[in-house]
Amino acid sequence: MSGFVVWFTGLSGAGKSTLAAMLSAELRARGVHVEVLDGDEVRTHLSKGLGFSREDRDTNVRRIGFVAKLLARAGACAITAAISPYRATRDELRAQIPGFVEIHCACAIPALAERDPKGLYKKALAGEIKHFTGIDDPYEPPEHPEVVVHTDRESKEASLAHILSALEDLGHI
Ligand code: GGZ
Repeated sequence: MSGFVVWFTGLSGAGKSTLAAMLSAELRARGVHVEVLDGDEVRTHLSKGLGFSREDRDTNVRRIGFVAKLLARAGACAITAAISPYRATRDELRAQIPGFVEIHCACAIPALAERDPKGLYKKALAGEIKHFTGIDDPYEPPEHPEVVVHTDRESKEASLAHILSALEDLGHI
């Protein structure tokens, strides 16, 4: 099997990291060599010091794409989980990376603001965090993702099953 990249995109709290972890566990159990590049973790290492301006977000996303591409070239499955809010930047990576599979974690803002485990939406809505994606900073959903999971209306298990079936249909697993 050749390598591929599973690129999760979506708002903060939409379930990217959770599904990335579930998918990586399932693929490992099937003998696939998997590496996860999680947004939070990347920002403490590879992208330390970057902020949330458009330029910094794009730099972050391109760095993740660069590493994911190398991993896929070496035969692994690279799973990424960053908001990656800009369509053009994601499409640029799609054009550069063979086996790029885009998964949109779609979730309505009221549901995110309701869950809000870190209290970030509350702060953003109160104006205490500026340029928060989906509140006062843009999120451009993909127009033709390989998969859309609606995390406000389906279970995590259903979303995972949907993703696995798409990867099977695409011939990646
Ligand atoms: C969006 C922010 C912001 C702003 C801090 N906007 O739920 P989290 O906390 O753990 O995930 C969010 C994370 C976003 O980092 P990414 O690297 O995924 O973003 S991007 O792809 O746009 O580069 C959130 C937290 O950082 N966070 N400030 N202003 N999310």
